[in-house]
Amino acid sequence: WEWQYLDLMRRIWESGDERRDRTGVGTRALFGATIRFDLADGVMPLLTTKRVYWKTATRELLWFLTGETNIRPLCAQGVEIWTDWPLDRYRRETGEAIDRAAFSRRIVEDVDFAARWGDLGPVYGKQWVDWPTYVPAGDGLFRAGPGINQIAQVVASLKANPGSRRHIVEGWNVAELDAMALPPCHKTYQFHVSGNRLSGLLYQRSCDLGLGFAFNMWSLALLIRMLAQQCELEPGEAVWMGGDVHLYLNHAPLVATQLGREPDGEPRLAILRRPASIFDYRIEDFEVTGYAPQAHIAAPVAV
Ligand code: THF
Repeated sequence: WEWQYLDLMRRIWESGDERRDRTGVGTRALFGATIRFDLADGVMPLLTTKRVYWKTATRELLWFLTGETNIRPLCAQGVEIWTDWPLDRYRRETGEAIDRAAFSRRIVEDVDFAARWGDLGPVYGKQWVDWPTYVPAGDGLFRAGPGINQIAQVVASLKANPGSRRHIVEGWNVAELDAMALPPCHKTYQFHVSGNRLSGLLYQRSCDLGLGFAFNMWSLALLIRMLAQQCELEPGEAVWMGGDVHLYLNHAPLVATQLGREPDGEPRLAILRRPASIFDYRIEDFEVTGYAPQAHIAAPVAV
């Protein structure tokens, strides 16, 4: 499968449309791509042509499932993949030239500081487990109703009505996009049961192929594995669909290095315990075997 990724990378780098993007870094992009992966036998879509920090990606997914949108619990675990957005806002609004490590330390140590500066707005976690609703309060006014837990609903619908075509988790809450630090990239998940196999499809509107993809593909597969375990199904396929799939121009060294490597091995994931619900997984529950990747390739993230 990893060749699908490397071929897509080569195609974009060699013939992608070069354009200025929101971040000002510049990208080469292609519109519309699909990557498929068969999850049978515990095998996972974990890139072997560079080391991918799957525990970091797993901690991020578990953080989404808590409904949290503040980076504080991530920073407390040494996960800094979301720190740059709050940091950028802090620097802009205060003019203070704080470095990332100091900012992250302050987020962890100072609750009030974290509340003021660490929140990303109503991003993934909020929409996944607490999508806001509104109920009429008379006089044409509305008040907040109970939030919708889309994840709990999908678990319930997979169990009660596996053949449904409506097993969907949606992050794109149109009314709240402006309040988000970043509108969702991995915006729509759909699940599908065929026989006793659970497949999942992710539609990602925008994909940083050099950096984010490895995380997004891992998380899609992991979510399928967790849902399958909870619903007593076997893992089926992970289908990834990208809209604007791009390589940042400052990822040239990563592209050159990675395209010079060949995939090797079939990493597997074991889930060591069956937690009581989809919301009760812990990082210790996951064990990856057969993962001997080539060296990590550092690349800057465009904010
Ligand atoms: N913005 C951009 N430009 N790229 C993205 O991949 C991205 N995301 C999330 C939101 N906006 C994005 C943030 N997720 C890394 C990984 C995932 C991220 C952001 C950054 C990253 O830097 N990964 C490094 C090392 C990570 C580490 O040190 O632990 C890597 O090499 O994988 C995509 O959803």
